[in-house]
Amino acid sequence: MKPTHIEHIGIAVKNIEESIKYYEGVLGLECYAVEEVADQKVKTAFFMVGQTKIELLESTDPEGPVGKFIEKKGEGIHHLAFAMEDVEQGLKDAADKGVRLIDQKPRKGAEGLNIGFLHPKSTFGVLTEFCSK
Ligand code: CMX
Repeated sequence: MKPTHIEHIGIAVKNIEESIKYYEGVLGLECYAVEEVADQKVKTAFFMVGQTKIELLESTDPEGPVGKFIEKKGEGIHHLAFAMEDVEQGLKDAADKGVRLIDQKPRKGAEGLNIGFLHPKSTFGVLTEFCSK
């Protein structure tokens, strides 16, 4: 299962409202959605750049994945998300090739997408997400 494009780049931030000001005020992008994903313990904000999105991630819980990431590494690029037709097949193909999965099966993420993560220890340090509509 081959990715069709980069669906989004996830960026961990401490304060989403302050970060939105930079993306809007300096880069001239428009924040078109702010959404809390309780399951992931994050608040998200989205900007469109061509066919790729920037997803800002503010943690709602210090023990959540983004809270722990910021504590350890500080703000910055958190994950890379590839769009593909079938996430379930993508996860299966990656597992068959020896990649360690975080999600064995797709689950629902922000914007109602089907998502699944590969472990950064298996992907050369880049937390990798597969997603599809
Ligand atoms: N990118 C690269 N490496 C990462 C990472 C990231 N985003 N997050 C954690 N790591 C590394 C840590 O640095 C650590 O490495 P060392 O052992 O060398 O220090 C290792 O992974 C383990 O990290 P940890 O802090 O102990 O955290 P956990 O093992 O508890 O969790 C992970 C790590 C990746 C399994 C977890 O963050 C996860 O399940 N992520 C997927 C879900 C997610 O990130 N959701 C937020 C976004 C949701 C959305 O887009 O809607």
